[in-house]
Amino acid sequence: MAPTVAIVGATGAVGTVMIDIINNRDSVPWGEIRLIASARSAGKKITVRGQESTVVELAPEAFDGVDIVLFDVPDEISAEWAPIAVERGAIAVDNSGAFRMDPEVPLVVPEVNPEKVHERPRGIIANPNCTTLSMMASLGALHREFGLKELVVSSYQAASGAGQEGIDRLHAEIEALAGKQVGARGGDVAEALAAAGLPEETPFKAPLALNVVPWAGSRKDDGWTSEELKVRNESRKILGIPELKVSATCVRVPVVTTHSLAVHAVFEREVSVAEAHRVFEAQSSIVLQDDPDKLEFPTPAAVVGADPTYVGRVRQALDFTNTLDFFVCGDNLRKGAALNTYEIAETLVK
Ligand code: 2RA
Repeated sequence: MAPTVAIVGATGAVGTVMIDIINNRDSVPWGEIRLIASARSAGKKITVRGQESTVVELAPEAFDGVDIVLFDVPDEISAEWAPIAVERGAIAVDNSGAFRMDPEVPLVVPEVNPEKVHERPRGIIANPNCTTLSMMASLGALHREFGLKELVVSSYQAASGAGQEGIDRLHAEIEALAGKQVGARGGDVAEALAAAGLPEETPFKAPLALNVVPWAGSRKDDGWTSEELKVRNESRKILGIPELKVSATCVRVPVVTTHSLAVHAVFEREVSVAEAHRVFEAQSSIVLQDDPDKLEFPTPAAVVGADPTYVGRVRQALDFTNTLDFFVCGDNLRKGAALNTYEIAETLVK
């Protein structure tokens, strides 16, 4: 019998993208596709693959008869409900940060470590943070060929990484500054936003329009942010290199959706731009856009809405041996969240 899949958080930002992905697949391996959400959204009707489906309320019984449950909800909801789904007989695939670093929970990117879906003592599989995920297809492919040793990355993270609140704030700031000749004097952007009545408190800690903000996530020890530590810890776990040297600086930029990263990757073996191109071209989830003569390179505004990761600006570092510098763009709501979670479920039933 075809397996039953359920989506918890079906009416949220990532859940909505998940349903869009399911609706646009050529075929799906599922019998029933059950939609689950909070009491507030229960009863809502959503069309999934041509059939109207009614959202059911999150409750233990909602998991009965379900084989795989995809969680697109905040950490605390996943932490509470994923174990309940497992108790009811399902495998939980979780898109939150609740279980990512649990040694008994695999952290999976299907192009990189698909075999890990079968090593899940707690019955839970975790989906990585979107910042890490955006570069994993490219790094996984390069690591297989050349052996990754060290990684230095700077992120350029979109406002939607901070949820709908982040998108709304960026749009409000852009609207408040439209037509204003600001940005030539320190502090005048913040003054214009205050004069337009925008609250000083923002999800980005500083104005994002006409600006970049070197802060994403929450404060951790020694000046690091949670996003920077996730890049380090999750990269090590996914790639299976516990000693990988990683240093990350995470920056928020005035882009609505699609995270970008500038990657400086050091390998054990000799690499070249031509060989890196060959590796990227062989990976179906990567689009290589790298022609300096034609000024071809990826940008987040062009990549948003796309499933693959886009890679460009590939260079052999001038002053470092066996080292590539490159730029990646990945839609943080698709491959960075809903798509990878869904692909984990597909991997489970393959
Ligand atoms: C962000 N990576 O961009 C986070 C979202 N999970 O804020």
